[in-house]
Amino acid sequence: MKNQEIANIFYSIADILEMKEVEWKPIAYRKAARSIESLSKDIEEIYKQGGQKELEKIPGVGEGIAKKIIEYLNTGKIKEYEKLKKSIPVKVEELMNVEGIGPKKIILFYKKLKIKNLKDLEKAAKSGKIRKLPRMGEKTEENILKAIAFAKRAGKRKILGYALPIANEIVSKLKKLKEVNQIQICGSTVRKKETIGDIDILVTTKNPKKVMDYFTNMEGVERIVAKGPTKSTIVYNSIEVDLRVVNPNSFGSAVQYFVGSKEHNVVLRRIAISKGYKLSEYGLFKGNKKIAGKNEKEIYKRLGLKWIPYELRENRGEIEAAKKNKLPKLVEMEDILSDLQMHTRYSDGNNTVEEMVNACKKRGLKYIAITDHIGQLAVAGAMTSKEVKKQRKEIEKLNSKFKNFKILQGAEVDIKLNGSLAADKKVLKELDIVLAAIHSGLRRGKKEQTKRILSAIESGYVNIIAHPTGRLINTREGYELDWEKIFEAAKKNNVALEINAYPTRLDLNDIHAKAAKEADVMLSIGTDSHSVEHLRFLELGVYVARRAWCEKKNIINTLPLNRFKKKLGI
Ligand code: DGT
Ligand code: CA
Ligand code: CA
Ligand code: ZN
Repeated sequence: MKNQEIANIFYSIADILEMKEVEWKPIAYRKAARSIESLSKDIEEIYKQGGQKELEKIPGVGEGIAKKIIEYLNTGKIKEYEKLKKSIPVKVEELMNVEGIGPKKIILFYKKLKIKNLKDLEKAAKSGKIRKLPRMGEKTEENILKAIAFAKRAGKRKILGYALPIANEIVSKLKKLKEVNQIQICGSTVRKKETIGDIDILVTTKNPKKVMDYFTNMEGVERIVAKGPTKSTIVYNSIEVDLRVVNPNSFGSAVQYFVGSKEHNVVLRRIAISKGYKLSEYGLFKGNKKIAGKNEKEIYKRLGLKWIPYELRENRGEIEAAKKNKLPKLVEMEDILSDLQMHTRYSDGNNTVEEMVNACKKRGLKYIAITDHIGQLAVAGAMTSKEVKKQRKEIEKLNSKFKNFKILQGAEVDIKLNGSLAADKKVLKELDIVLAAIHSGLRRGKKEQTKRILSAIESGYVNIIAHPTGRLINTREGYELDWEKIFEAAKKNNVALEINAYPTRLDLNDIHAKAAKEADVMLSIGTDSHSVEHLRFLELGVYVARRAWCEKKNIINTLPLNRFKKKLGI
C-alpha cells in the first residue's frame, strides 16, 4: 500500500511550494495528502480498478494531482517533486517534524543561517543565533529546543490508525497462501497502542521457506531487513514488519509472548516460577514436561488467571484483576450507536451533511452529531448564525425522512483565552448538542488551561469537552490540566469528556480516559471526521476506551437516543 508514501510526498511538495511563496497550491496538495492518508483502500487498487477517473473522486484530488499519483505508481517517482527537492537543499520533512517550525521559518533559517537539518537547527538554537533573526526571540529559541527534544523522543513510531490497515493488508495477503495455517497479529498493534514501533505477525506453516519467500517478495516490500526460516523483517509502506514462523504446538505461548507487553510478560513469568513452572514463547513447562502451549487461554488458566484482552496487557493492574476474576467487560465496537463529532462543508469538512449521514447510516449507526465549527476559528471556516439556521433546516428535512436514524445538530465552539465561549448564547441554546474545545493559546500553563476548561464546563451550554488536552501524537504535547478539578466539575455539571478518535489525536488518551472512568465521568467518542473516509476511525476511539478499561456503561455513545438525551439533559 503506497498511500502514506504518496501522502508524504504531497505534504513535502506543499511545504516546498510554500517556502517558494507559491499561493494556493500548497493548500491543495495538503488537502489531497490528508485524504490519501486516510483512505482505507489501497490507492493502487483504486487506480487499477477505476483508472484516473476513480482517483479524481478522492476528495481534494483533481486532474493534476491524479496524474502525479499515476506517475508515482508507474515509475516510483514524481519528477516535479524531484526537481523541487533539488531546488532547496534542506531536509524539509525532518524540520517539519519540529512543532512550531513551518515552511516560512525553514526558508528563513536556510537563507540567514544555512540551516539544512535538525542538527543544524539545534546547534543554532543552542548558540543563540535564532533569537537574532527578525521576529524571533529567546522564547522562540527555547520553544524550538523543547520541540526538538519532543520530536527526538517521538522518533519514528507510527500512528496506529494509519498502521492498522497496512497490518490487515499484509495479513490478508498471507492468508491467501495455502501454506499458511494459523496467523495472528501481535505486539503493540494488537494491543492497540496509540503508536507502534513495528508490526509483529505470527504464523504456523509446514513450509516456512515458501511463506518467507512470499513475505519478502510481496508487492509493496520496500526493503528486506533480514530473512531467515523462522524470522524475517521487511519494510512495507514505510513500516517495519516482523514475521515469525512457530510450531503449532507452541502457537498459543508464542502469541502470548509476542502480544506482550514486555512488562505484562515479566509478571506472568514470575507467577509461573512461583507455581514451579517455566513460561517461554515455546510453552508452559513443569520440569521438562510441556503442560500448555497450543492455546493461550490454557496458559492463563494454568497460571490461575482469566484470559486477559490484549488491550489491557500493560501491567496496569490487569493481572491482579484477572486473578480475582474482576476484569472489566470491555466496551465493543458493536455497542457503539453513534459518532459524536464530525464536520461538513458548512465549516471545514469535505462532504455535505447528507453525504456524511448516508455514510454513517451505512456503517450501522443510529444517531450522530454534526458538529461544524462556530466561533472565532476563521481558518476552519466557522459557521455564521445564518449558516447555523440554514443547516438546521437541512437537518430537519433529512430527519423527517428517517425512521431509525437521527441527526443531532451540534457545533464545536472555541473556548476563548478568558474561558468564555466564542459564540452567541442564543445560537448555542438552539443547538441539540454543544462541544467546546481549546483551539488557541495552546501553550498556556496548567492553571490557565484548567480555568478555561472549567469555565466551559460550568457555562451551562456545553455537553462535551472535545479533545481535552489538545495534543497531536508525534507533533505536539498536550497542555497540562488539573484533572481532579476537571473530573469533579464534569461530573457535577453533567458534561462528558471526549475520546477524540482521529488517528493523530486520540485525546483523551488511554491513561486519562481510565482516570476519568474511575472518577465516574461520562466519556463520549467522536471521530472528528472531516470527510466520509474518516468515519472509520470510530474503532480507534473504541480501542482507547478498551485500553482505558471502559465498559459499555462508561461510554455515552452506547446509549439508545432517548436515554442518551436524558443522560445529557438535552
Ligand atoms: P513496539 O513495536 O515498540 O510498538 O512494541 P511491541 O510491544 O510490539 O514490542 P516488540 O515489537 O519489540 O516485541 C513484540 C513483543 O515481544 C513484545 O510486546 C513482548 C515480546 N518481547 C520482546 N522483547 C521482549 C523481552 O525482552 N522480554 C519479554 N518478556 N518479552 C519481550
Ligand atoms: Ca512491535
Ligand atoms: Ca518486533
Ligand atoms: Zn474542523
